[in-house]
Order: sequence, then structure tokens, then C-alpha cells
Amino acid sequence: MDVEGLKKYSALHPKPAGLTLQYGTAGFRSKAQQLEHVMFRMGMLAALRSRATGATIGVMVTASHNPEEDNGVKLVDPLGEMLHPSWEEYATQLANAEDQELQKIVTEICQKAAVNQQKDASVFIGRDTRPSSKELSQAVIDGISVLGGQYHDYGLVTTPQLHYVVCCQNTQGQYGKPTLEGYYQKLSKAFTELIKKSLSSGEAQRQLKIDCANGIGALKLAEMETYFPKEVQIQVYNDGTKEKLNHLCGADFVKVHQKPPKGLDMKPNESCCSFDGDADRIVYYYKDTAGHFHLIDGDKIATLISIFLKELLAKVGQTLKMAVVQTAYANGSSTRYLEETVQVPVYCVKTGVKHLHHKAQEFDVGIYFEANGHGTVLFSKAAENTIRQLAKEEKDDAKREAAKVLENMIDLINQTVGDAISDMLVIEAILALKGLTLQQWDALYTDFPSRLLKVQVADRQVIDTTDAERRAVTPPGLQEKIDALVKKYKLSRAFVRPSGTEDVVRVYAEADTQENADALAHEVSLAVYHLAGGKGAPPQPI
Ligand code: NG1
Ligand code: ZN
Repeated sequence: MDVEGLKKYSALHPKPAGLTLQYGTAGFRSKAQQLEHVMFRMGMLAALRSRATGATIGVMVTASHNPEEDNGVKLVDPLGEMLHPSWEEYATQLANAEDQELQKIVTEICQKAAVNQQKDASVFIGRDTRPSSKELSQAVIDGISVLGGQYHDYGLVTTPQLHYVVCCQNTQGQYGKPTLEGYYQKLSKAFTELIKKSLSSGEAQRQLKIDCANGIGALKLAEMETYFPKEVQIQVYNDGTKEKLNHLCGADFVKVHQKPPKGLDMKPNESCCSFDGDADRIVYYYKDTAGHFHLIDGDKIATLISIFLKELLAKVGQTLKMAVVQTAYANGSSTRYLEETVQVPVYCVKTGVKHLHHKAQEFDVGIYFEANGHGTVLFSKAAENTIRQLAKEEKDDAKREAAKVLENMIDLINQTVGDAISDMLVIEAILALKGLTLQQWDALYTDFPSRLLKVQVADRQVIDTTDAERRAVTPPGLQEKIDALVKKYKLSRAFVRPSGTEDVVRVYAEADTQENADALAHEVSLAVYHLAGGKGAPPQPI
């Protein structure tokens, strides 16, 4: 280790005194000005992780749907997955070490994780459009360089694009070319082939309005435009040229507030969707002729994809094991519809993409989505091989054609992580092939009324949960109180958990009417406030 270099560079990126941060569900997130040292150290950690795995590691600088003033960083593992949990702990240790302890902590990590410091290290870097992102990604570069690692800076990319190129690089091109051009070509080829099939069955031109949250999605859609088939017309709104990132727009705003974003004029029955700030989430919506807003969230996206893939698998005559993975935030109506009507097994896991991804890997076809619109589909290697072989060699025309559609779906889906661009193309292709309007899709089932709230407490970690976060174990008495409140309402359900990305406790409630869901969520918020050390004024009714 270049001890002098380390001293010099860590002095350039000093840690603010008394600051401790934790590598949470989405890496580190905080106010941008608190993050320079974290970026530098995550550059170092990525170099170490690269040496430990013998593969290229990704570092993405973004705070996704958080306000423009925030920023964040997360590491991407060799196959494009989230950082392995054992290394999250090293990330937290390294980020919180005092400047003078850095060398010692690096040595400790190398010992614990059997890192050979002589090996080559390779890191891919990407960043979102936040004003702070460029400088922070320079700090990441300093961290990689100080430990003698090589890097490739992809500059402005969506989070899923960075995951994609990391996966391509480490699978020797099997997943695609590790370039943005390779990404655009792979997706657009698969999409064009699918759309062509729908056009031959008489589908009209498709139109879609996209709110890009004033983020990276707008830039990348513009780059991709030349690759799109002419039959699909997209109009981009909130492209970041006028307004602030994620401000009153984007997938998170639309989902949480259940209303359209600012800056997108919506006529009745027009198809619209919103990306989040780093383009790894997507939600759809439309306004009906009476002016009512209809949100089509991640649960309904998972449902549409499940129906489509189940039909195709039946057509190719394969008994591949398919399942849907959700979190406790999935609307109860979606779970019921998937289990009873679509007849696909549904599993509930803890919040956080890594948990969903991990569970989905257990199946031949694992569909996972968070209600907020983050999700994708995973195909096992065996399932993929079977499908590709059937698409090439199957004698029965109908079966072969169905296998070809599945093959294109495999190529269109970004299997490394949820991807707004890829998901949008998957959805557009399915709607076109099935000849479905947004209204018909929306009518598959009706969401149970729900409400998501935040409560401020002194220390959110006093809340510990079990059963995929659906029950609180501590503080004492809280779960009993929630159970009693839930009993007061029909078709009701409620749970609380500490957020992994914000200093709040999240409260979720469902009930038979919106008023009841709101009232239940409010009463549970008060219980959290009183039993878990609420901060500031008590929560107000909605
Ligand atoms: P937290 O802050 O832990 O609830 C939020 C989302 C997650 C996930 C992460 C990462 C909700 C209720 N929670 O996590 O689903 O997307 O951010 O971005 O939407
Ligand atoms: Zn995001």
C-alpha cells in the first residue's frame, strides 16, 4: 500500500468529525457535502472488492429519487448484483474510520476477506445528473487510484446501465457488450422484433408520455431514440433542462402522492409513465374521461408480466417453475389476484432489492417488483438455454414462435437490476402483443385503499421486525397496539419498519375505504410516536 499517497489523498477528502453513516438498503445516502470522504473510501473498497473477487466492480454515484441536494453511492458486484452483505459491513467500517485509521482498517479488511493486495483491480464508475455527482465521482477515482486500481469512468449513466456493463464485462460478453451502445443495440433489437410481431397483428402506433424526473433517464432516452422502431412514439417531459431533479415529479412522487407529476400535460386516456432520478424505477398512469387519476404501480407491472410469461410458458409446453416476489408494501389486492386468478406462487421478503433479487433466483422464472416500481425478471441459466434451443429447433410452429417471443423477452429484460427503460419496453411490447390498453390493464384488479406515512423518532433502530417486516418485535407493546387498531377496520392490514434510506419510521396501512386506510395509518403513526420515542410534534391526521 502506498502509505504516503493514502495520507495525501485522505487529507484531500477528510471525514467530517463525528459523522457516522451506514451502508443501507441503497448504499450510503446523505447530504452531498457530507459524502466526499465516503466516495473516496468506496473507491478504495471497490478496488479491494475487485481484488477479492478477481472481477470488475461497479461504483454508482446517485441518490436515486432523493432531493437534488442529496447524493449517495453503492457498489455493484461482478454479475451486476448488489454488494454482498458481508462487504456492507466493511463498507460501513471504512466509511466511518477516522482519517488516521484508514490504513489500519484497509489492512484489517484485507485480512478478513483474504484480499491479495498484489492483484489487479478494475472498477467501472457511473454517476447521475446531480450537480454534486461529478466532483464526488472524482473522489471515487482518487480512492481507486490510491490503492493502485484501474478504472473506467462511464460518466453519466442510469444505475441499471452501470449494473449492465459490469455484468457484461465479467461474463466475457455473454450478456452483451459492456458499452452503452451495446446496451441500446441489445434492447432495441429485442424490442423491435417483438413490436414487429404485434404490428403484423394489426396494432396501431403506440404513444407514450414519459416523465423523466428531471434526471438521467431523459439523456439516455435521447441517446437511444435513433434505435427505437418508428412505430413507437415517445414524448419526454421533465428532461432536467428547466426544473430540479425529482422535484414534484418522478416515479416516487407519483407513487407516494398518487397524483400526476408537475410538468406533464395529460389528456384523458393517454398512456403516461414516470422514471425516478436514476431510472431504475417506473410507474404508469392515466387520467380517465371523468378526470380521475389511475396509478399502475410495480404490483400491476409484475401482474402484467406474470400473466404474459405464464401464457407463453404454457404455449411452449414447458413446466418451468415461475414465481413472483413482493415485499410487505405490495397491495393486498395484487397478492390475492396473483395467487387466486393468475395462479402463480407469491413470496414476501424484506424491503430492499437485494432481498427480492436473491429470492427470485430460486426459480426458473422469478418476477420481482417493489410496489414503487423497482423490479425485473430473472431467468435461470437452464430455463434460458431451454428457451433459446426451442426458439431455434422446435418443429411445431406455434411452440417455436412462443419460444422466440420468450427469447426476445429475455434479451429485453435487464436481469441485473430493475431498469426503467428496459421495463418500459417490456411493458410496451406486452401491451402491444396482447392488444391491451392501459385501462384494460388497470382493470385486472382494483387496489385496496392504502396509505404510506413517515414518523420521526429519536432512534428508528428501536423498531425491530420479523416475518418479512410485517410484525414489530420491539419496542414492547407496539405490535399488540397495531393488532388492536387493525381489528377496528375491515379488510385491514398495517405494519411499521425503520427506513433504510431515510431517518424515519415508515407506516403502511390498508383498509376497505381510503378514509379508513388514512385513519388506520394515522392511528398506527401515533402508536409509533408514543411507543418508539417520537420526535417533534405528534403526527397529524391526514
Ligand atoms: P426504505 O427507505 O428502506 O423504505 C426505500 C423503498 C424501498 C427501496 C429503497 C431503495 C419504499 C417503501 N421503500 O427504502 O422499496 O426502493 O428505498 O431505493 O418504497
Ligand atoms: Zn432509483
